[in-house]
Amino acid sequence: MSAVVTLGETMALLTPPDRITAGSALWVGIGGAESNAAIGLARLGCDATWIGRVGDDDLGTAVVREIRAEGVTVLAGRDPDAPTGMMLKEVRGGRPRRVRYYRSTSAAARWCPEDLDPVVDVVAGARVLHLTGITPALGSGPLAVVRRAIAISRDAGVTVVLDVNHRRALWTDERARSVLTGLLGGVDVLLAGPDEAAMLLGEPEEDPSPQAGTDLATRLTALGPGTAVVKLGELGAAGADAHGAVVVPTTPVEVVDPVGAGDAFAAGFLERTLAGAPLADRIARGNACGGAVCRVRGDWEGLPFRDELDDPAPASAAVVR
Ligand code: KDG
Repeated sequence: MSAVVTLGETMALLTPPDRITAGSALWVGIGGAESNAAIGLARLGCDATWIGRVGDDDLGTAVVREIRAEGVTVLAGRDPDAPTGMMLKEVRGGRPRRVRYYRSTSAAARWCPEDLDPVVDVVAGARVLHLTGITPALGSGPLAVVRRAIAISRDAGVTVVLDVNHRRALWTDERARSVLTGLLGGVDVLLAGPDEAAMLLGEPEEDPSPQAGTDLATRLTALGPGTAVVKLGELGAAGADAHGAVVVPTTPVEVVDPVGAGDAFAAGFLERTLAGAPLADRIARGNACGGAVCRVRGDWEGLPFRDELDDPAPASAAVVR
């Protein structure tokens, strides 16, 4: 049994060098918020399982192989009648500017709660179930899958973590707020950005500041979760739990590709959660992992290994050979 079980859609990720024209080369990778977090956990030495659903196609095989190759246990259903989802990063000036989804008819969009029958013991045997707000946005079936996973976890005493990961391309703020706040009674730890926190609280977005972050985190705990964290980008992150509120600054990095930073934060935060660390240490590890992923192109490729966190900037620039 894995300490952390994650559940969600992982897609093929296509990245061109720049604006696409006929004949452009596309780099084929994979990405999914939950499997990104699972890969981050595996790189930090934690036992992680990803539960997913892909097509019975080459892209589905690539998804399964890549996540497995990173040391994550993969329990993925294969749908012979629906394709693996795809996303495309539109690039301008060498940097990703927009993500387009091709996933509304994907295998994961056809997920239903009965698909969890073979993995009930896996979910119930975990210490942490890590979910994101993306899965409920995929449709009524995936939402029912999330509800069932939360119910299994609650019955078994598994800690439930929800990273809001609000995707406006998938649903409206109003629908997201209504669905996600309805789940929060079953969630122990909530991870959000300031815009996502404002969306859940039904308030206008404010400019993020450490003080605003602690206020938002404290007010998010009133929606149900005992612990809430608000990620503030280069300002670090703020959190609140039964012991009070904290702000943990971070070291700014040169950002090459910010996509995946939140999943990396979740991985670091959860790794320290499993270790029983206090909230400030859990946030600090999340900050470090989030920064690491921003330095590298791709949604998860820059996720750090444990030795890189212990020695992030070797004193000597000399190459050992
Ligand atoms: O957080 C990174 C994710 O956005 C990405 O890997 C793909 O899960 C994804 C999504 O739905 O955007």
